[in-house]
Amino acid sequence: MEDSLLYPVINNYRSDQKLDGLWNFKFDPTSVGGQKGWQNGFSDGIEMPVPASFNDFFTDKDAREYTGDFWYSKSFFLPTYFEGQDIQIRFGAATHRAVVFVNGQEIRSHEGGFLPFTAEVSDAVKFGKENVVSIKINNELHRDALPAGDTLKLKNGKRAVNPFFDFYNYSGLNRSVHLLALPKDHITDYSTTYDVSDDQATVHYNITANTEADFKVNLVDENGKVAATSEGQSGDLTVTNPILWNVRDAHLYTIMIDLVKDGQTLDEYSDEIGLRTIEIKGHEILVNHKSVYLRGFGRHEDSIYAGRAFDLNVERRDMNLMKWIGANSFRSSHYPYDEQVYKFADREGILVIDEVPAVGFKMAAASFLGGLDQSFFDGEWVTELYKKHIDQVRDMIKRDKNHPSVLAWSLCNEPDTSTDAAVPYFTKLFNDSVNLDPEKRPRTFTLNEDDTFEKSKCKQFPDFFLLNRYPGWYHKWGYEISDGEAGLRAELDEWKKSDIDKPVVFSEYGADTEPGLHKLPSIMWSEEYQIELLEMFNRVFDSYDFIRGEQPWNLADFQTVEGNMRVNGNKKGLFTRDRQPKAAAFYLRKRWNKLPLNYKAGQ
Ligand code: BDP
Repeated sequence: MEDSLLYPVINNYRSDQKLDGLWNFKFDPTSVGGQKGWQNGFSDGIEMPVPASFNDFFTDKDAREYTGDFWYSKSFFLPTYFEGQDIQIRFGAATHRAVVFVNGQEIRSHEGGFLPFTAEVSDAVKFGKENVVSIKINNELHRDALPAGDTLKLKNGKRAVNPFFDFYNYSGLNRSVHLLALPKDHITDYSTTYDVSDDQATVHYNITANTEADFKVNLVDENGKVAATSEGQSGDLTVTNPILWNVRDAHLYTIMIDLVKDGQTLDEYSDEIGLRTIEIKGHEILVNHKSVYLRGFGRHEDSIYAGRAFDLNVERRDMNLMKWIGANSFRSSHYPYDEQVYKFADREGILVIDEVPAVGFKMAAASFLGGLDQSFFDGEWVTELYKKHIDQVRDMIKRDKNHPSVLAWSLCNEPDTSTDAAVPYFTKLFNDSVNLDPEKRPRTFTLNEDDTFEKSKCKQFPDFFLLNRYPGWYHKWGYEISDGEAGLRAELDEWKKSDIDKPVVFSEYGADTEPGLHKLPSIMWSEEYQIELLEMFNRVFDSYDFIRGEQPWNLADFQTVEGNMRVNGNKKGLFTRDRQPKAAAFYLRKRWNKLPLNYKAGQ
C-alpha cells in the first residue's frame, strides 16, 4: 500500500509516541549484520542519539567519513491497549537507503534520505511486551541516486564518497522516529485548493482513506470558531470575510476531518491550512492576486555536532534571523527539510521554494573534486535515476502540498541543461509531475552559470526561472568584479530582449567570507568584499523589471567535504555556522527592510 505521509497527530483516535533518544548503533563495513542477526536487535553497539547524523560525534576520521552499511536498533514497549490498532513506525528520514526490521522480521525498504516513510508493523509486533526495531542504512552515493555522486574504494580498502554536490554527506537517522497507533479504518491523505476574493474564500478539499466511509469536515478559525462545514469525501468550505494567509502576515485555519461509519466517528485528522492563492502571471509572482518580490536565502539543514539532524533550536534561531534581516522566503536547498520547518514557515508567513534532492546532475560538478567531462544525461544511469527522481518528486509534493508556505516546487538544482540529452529527461519530468500538486503550483529548477540564456536547452520547462550566478567569486573575482557585473548585465540583456514573459529569481550568488577578516580596501574572503559583491548584484537586480526575487547563498555557513576550495566548509553565509551575523547581514537588513513587498509590481 502507498505510504500515508500525513504528519503524526495525537487525538482521541490516534496516538503518536516519539522513539527519539539513544539507539544502539554499529558500522557494518563488510555487510555481515544480516548473517550476524542484527535484525533481531543488538546491545553491543555505540549509543547514538536520534535524530542526528553520526559523523561529527566521532573523534576518529574513519568513523566520521564512514561510507557503507550501518545499523540502528532500539527496543520499545507496546501497551496492550493498542491491540486492534494499526501500528506503524514512521521514519522522518534515513540517509540514503534503509531496510526496516521489527522483531527480526523484514518489514520494508526505502530509498531517499530526505523524505519520510512508514513501516506497517501490526503483524510483527507483540502487545504488552518489549519489541525491537532495527534499521539497516546505507549512505553510499551513486550516479543513479539522489543526491548524485560516486562511492570510491580507497587503496586501503575503505570506502569514501565523492559527492557531485557541495554539502557534507551527513548520514543517519536525521529526523524523528514516531511510533503510531491508528484506527484500522483511517484517513490516509487530504488535499486542498483555493479560490479567494476580497470578501470570500472557498477551500475545495479532497480526502483519501483506506476504507469507504462518510466524512465530516469543519474549518475552524484562529479563535476556535467554526467558519464553515461540509460533508463528503470531497467538497467545498466557503468562508465569508476570511482572514487570508499573506506573506509575513500569516493567518491559519484548522481543517478538522472526521471519518464516520454507520454514524460513528472512527478517525479524525486535523491540520493547519492557510487560505491563499498562488499564480505566476507575466513577470509577476502573485499571492492572493497581489505581486510579491522574494527576498530570502538558500539554506541548509546543518549545524554543529548533529550535522544534518533537524534541530528545533536551530530552526527557531534561523526563523528569527530571517525575520530580523527582513526575509520573506527561502529555498529548501537542496532537499526537502523536516516537516516542522514548513510548519514554522506557515505560521511566520514565509514562502518556501521546496526542492527535491536532485543535485549533482552535472558531470562538471564532479570536477570540483576530480573532473569528469561528459553530459550527465547521456549516462547509462539515467533510466534508474529517473525512477528515483520522479518518485521523490511525488513524495515531496504529497508530503508538503498542504502547507500554505509552499510557493513552488524546485525539481532539480543546477542540472546540465546545455546538452540535447537533457531535453527528453526534463520533458518527461515536467510531464509526469504536472498533475501531482492539486494546487498546480509553479514548477522550476535552478540554472547554473554554464546554463546561460544562450546555452540552456531547457528554458521551455520552468514556470519561472531560478538563476544561480557567481560572477565576482568563481570568475571575474576581486578587482575584476566590474567585469563580472558587465557580464551579468550582458546575459540579462539577452533575457530582456527575448519573448520569455516569466519572472526570474536569483536563487544563488555570494562570496565565501571569513568572519572577522577585515581589509581596507577589500580583498576576497573579507567581510568588506562580501558587502561589495552583494551591492553589485543588487545594483543589477534593481535595473531589470523581470527580476522578482533575490536569495543570496547562503543563510549560514555550512559543512562540505574537505578540499582546496573550502576552509572547513562553505563560508558564503550571511551568518556564521553558529548563527551570528557577518557585516553583510547588517547591509542586507537595511536594503530588505526598505523594499516593499510588491517591489516592481506592475512593471
Ligand atoms: C552552487 C551550488 C551550491 C554550492 C554553491 C557554492 O548550487 O550547492 O554550495 O554553488 O559553490 O553551484 O557555493
